[in-house]
Amino acid sequence: MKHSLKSFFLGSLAILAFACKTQEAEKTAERPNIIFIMSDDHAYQAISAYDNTLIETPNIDRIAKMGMLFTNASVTNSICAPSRATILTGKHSHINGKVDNHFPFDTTNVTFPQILQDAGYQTAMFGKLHFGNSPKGFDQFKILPGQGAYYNPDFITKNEGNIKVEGYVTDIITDMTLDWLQNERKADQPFMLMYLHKAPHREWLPAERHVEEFTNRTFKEPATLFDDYSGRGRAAHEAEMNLLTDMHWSGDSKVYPEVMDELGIEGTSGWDKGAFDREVGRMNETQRANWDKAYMKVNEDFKKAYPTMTEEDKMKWRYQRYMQDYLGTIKAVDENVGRVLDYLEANDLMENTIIVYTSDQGFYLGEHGWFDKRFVYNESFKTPLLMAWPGKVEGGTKSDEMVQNLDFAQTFLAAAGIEAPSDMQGESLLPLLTGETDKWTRDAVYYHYYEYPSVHMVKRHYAIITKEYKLVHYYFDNDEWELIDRKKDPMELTNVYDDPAYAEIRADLHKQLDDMREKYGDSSELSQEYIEKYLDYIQENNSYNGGKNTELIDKIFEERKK
Ligand code: SGN
Ligand code: CA
Repeated sequence: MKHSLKSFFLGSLAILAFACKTQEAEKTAERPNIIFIMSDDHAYQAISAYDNTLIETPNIDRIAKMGMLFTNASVTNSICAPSRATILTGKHSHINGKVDNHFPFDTTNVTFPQILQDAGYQTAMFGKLHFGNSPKGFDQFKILPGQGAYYNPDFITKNEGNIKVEGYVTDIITDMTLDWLQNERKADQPFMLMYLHKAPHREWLPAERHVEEFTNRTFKEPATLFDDYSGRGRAAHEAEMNLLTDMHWSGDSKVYPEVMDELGIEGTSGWDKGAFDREVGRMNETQRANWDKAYMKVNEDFKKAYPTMTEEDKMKWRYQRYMQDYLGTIKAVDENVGRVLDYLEANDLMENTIIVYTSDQGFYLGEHGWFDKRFVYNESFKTPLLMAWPGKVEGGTKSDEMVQNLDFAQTFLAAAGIEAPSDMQGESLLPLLTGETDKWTRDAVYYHYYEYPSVHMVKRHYAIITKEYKLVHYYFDNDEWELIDRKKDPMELTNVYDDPAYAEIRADLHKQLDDMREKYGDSSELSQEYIEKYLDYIQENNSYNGGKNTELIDKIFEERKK
């Protein structure tokens, strides 16, 4: 009797366990896989799903064909590591603490990968993180140290220590990703995979197989290449992101150091030539030989042309050189995204997988005469966003709602059926993705950029952005407001803050901005302790160009001593 009771009891337990397991399996089957593809500094102007003037990106476009293209996606702070911190935490920079690129990410933050891992997801990350420490919540990772290198890059790995891999970074990150999908992915767990490219980050070194094709191309100039910044305040005038005056001749435009010497070109900063060696100097002999075949010709042609070039010619030349290399790196990204999508298709992994393609921010491709990012002006405030989820999201659809990188964490948690922590500050994109647009209520977003003084010298500013207007406050070593009429002035050339015609709109936006800052808990009063630490860092590391702003920088440091 005793015995049979026991076996009855054990039997019931087994049935219960089986039932739970089946439920678990069903739940697992329902929970989608997530593949988060992000490139570094990939402008939406360089994705043909948005605009094919500059380049065709057929593979990235496949994601939009399968799903939704967001035409008004933006970031909360247009700079690398802070954007990544916002993505992982679902919180604005002032809450997660990662306000600039310089100090390590605070790993006591709770991130969505940690939550997914706890809930039974298998998690992996390959490529660029840029946090100054390793990511938490990942079963596997292989990440680039800091910015990483294009050729023969080093990686920090979870299980193999630090390794150096021969080859081209975009191919290698993809090889690692495919290897994980093929050999480490567990069939009985949903997965969340972060596949994070270094390209097309400065200094824009294309793969050997693309250098010839791209150094021979010519690209259409943007309308504002020769912007003189009249109509805007000090911030636009004082920024150091101009193609002609702030880009490295050698490191960026690939004028060989010896050619610079021969032509008597001084260089835009102390580390102009050093920047060239840092990247090109990593190549092995074969890589360098293939590279030289294309770039020797560029240098020969430049030597002939330079003596008679006007300033305007130089600007045009630098724009072409910039686009050839920047877009050349994107060609490899697109090919490699294609490899991953092909793998998913061939292995029946498309059906229940959310695929995201985005960038950590947008980028200037010569608009306003600029490269780099940081400003709340469109090209760097906005970011590409393409999202597919076959079976759930209708293919070839578009959304012009104001979504942000702040929203990813809650979107992924919602898709996995997990309630997001109440202190996350974004909104799930699921209603937009599944056509329940009436559930979406946001009509304005908040922005705050901090990294100043620093390289490119873009002043600290915060802003409210609606579909029609931007109200911006530059507040650190100046006190200037900018109001942009986005509909009437899509190129953002004129500040109408003091135009009486906008008095009412201005007052209304001020009110909205105050409310928004209260809602998100941002007073923008950075602690004296932080400012001190920041300025010490900048001063010790010489972390600014200081070109035309040398006096201004000296003044900022001088005033601290008082
Ligand atoms: C480097 C680049 C800058 C760039 C920052 C931040 N200079 O300092 O042009 O703005 O990174 O980029 S480089 O000559 O070293 O490439 S970010 O994407 O990491 O935010
Ligand atoms: Ca970036």
